[in-house]
Amino acid sequence: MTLSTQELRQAAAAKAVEYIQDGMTVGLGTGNTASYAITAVGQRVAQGLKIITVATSDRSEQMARDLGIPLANLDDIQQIDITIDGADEVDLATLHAIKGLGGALLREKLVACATLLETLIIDDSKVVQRLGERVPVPVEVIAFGYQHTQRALAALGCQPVLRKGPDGNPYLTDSRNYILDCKFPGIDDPETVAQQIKLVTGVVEHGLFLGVARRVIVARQDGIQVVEKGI
Ligand code: A5P
Repeated sequence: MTLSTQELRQAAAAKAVEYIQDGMTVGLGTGNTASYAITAVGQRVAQGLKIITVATSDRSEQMARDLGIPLANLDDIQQIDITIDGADEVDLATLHAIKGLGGALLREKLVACATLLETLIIDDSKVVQRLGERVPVPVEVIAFGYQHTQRALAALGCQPVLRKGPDGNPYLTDSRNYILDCKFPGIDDPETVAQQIKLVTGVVEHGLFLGVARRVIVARQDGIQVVEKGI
């Protein structure tokens, strides 16, 4: 029997939620895969699990609220024990990732930086040998003068495209910024590219998550693979 992509994502999420224990502070990711984890967390909370969570987007916060999951603001928390989030690409050799196709990269990175054990959950279609192979790097930018920022990013060797919403207007992040989706031909040196993007005036944050994930859970047709770094 072949599992669907949704079943694979659900399996990765279920495995990640097994690591949550009473008393933990838990970061809730954003996107389709992360939403399976939030649902599973909600089920465990309903069964008596005692945790506090921090959401990485308005969407995930609303979902947690609907499921009765206790929420706190990031600034109310010193450190998050574990965050469970999705990703768009992961290099399993380094656990470097690209995130943000779902539009929540800034809050996701802020929560990840406050997290001891950032855990990414993916189906195996998102495993790459080289970052940038499949997807663009989403870059959150200030709306003011964004075309200047776009030109500066293009000079780094990518093709930045303004993300639009379903209504055809520029997509607005939870922080009211724009996103430029920057397609690179493939990224050989992600650290340098990340530094170069960050130095462009107008850039708020980018979707290269380098050295952030400590655990990646990959759901494959033949089972779950858990890859850990520095645990
Ligand atoms: C949200 O902005 C993203 O970083 C998501 O975590 C990522 O895009 C994966 O989302 P899906 O699980 O929906 O593919």
